[in-house]
Amino acid sequence: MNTKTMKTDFQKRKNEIEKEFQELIEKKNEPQSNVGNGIYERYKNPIITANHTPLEWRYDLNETTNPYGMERIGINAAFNSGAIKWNNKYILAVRVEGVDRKSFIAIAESPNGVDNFKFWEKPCVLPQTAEPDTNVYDMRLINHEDGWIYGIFCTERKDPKAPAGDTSSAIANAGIVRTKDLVNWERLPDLISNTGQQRNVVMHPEFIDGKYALYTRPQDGFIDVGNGGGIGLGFVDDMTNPVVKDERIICGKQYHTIYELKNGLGPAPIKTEKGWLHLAHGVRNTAAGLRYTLYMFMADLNDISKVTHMPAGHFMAPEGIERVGDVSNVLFSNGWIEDEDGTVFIYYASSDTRMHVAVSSVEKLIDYVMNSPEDTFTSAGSVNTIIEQVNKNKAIS
Ligand code: M1P
Repeated sequence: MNTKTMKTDFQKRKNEIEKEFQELIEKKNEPQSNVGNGIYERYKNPIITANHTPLEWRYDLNETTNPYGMERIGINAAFNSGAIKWNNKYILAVRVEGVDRKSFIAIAESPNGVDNFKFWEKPCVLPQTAEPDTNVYDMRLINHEDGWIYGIFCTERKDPKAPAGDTSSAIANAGIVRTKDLVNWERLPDLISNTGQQRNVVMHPEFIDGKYALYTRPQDGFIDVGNGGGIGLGFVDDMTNPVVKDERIICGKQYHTIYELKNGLGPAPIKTEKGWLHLAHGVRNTAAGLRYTLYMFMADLNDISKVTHMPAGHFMAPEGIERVGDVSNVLFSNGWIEDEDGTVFIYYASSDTRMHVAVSSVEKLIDYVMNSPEDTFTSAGSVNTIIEQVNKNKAIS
């Protein structure tokens, strides 16, 4: 190939890549056309994928050093995202995973919450503690009443007690950063709790009796929660010395439910006049592997440890393309945004691969949580719940 042809090919390829990227980023999104369940509307297109990451992250755009226009740094997935409305923009703190299996956090913003998500120029630089993180992921963004935006994420490191030759055992804990501008992050010490490992740690947005309240997920092992598990609640006096006290389980695992094996809180709860709305994930085991679905519950306004309402079963489960990905049969959410008019944008990831949005409202979610029947924990109980509804419907016909 002579240099002239190479030159032409490079420019042609660059134009094609840029065109394809621009079309993807600017693609309009719209609600799915099916009737749905009346609780929320899923949107048709994933809102963020690996291909939404900036070309400048992936390509050396210099023809001399990259004459074939090859992707130099591969991105594998873009999923589990924290969310916040900030400066009138819908902001996601996206878990981006490179082909090297390392996750990092990067901010993407949209003008309307459902499409046109664009990543900021560079990924977030999270300062390290004395013990560097090997991998970081699943950041929850919390606009706390103390004036800081907190980012609580999972920090993963190799288990120092793993026997020689065990190159996969890891320890998970909650890493903590805070910021005022989503660009400059102050690293605080990692969470100090009594349990072996922590993941899915979320901060309550208000002080409780002058203390910070943290939702936790104590676990004995990295994947298996073991005797631990359940969504816990504990209190911290000072986030610069984040020692969790009085941690206790407020929403535990339970036999033959969608959260039988483990569960974990999603985003920080939304305050409503009826109570705190919570979104969480529940996990059960199946012959096809673990199945992650989303569920909701409400906690008392005056006692956040008291679950007052919890509909039976899942609120959202993987559907269609959502069921397939790097870790199939998984829905996971760590971000939602309540708009000024009560619209709620539920940001969820499917199968550890891509991000989606479903739209509901505070009013609808309250109705769903307060008026959907609770689990009776037996088949006979479920049949009874259906018969009660049939009888109610008969009475009006
Ligand atoms: O692979 C599914 C999810 O597994 C973990 O969640 P949990 O701690 O509840 O099991 C996390 O690694 C999460 O990122 C991932 O989506």
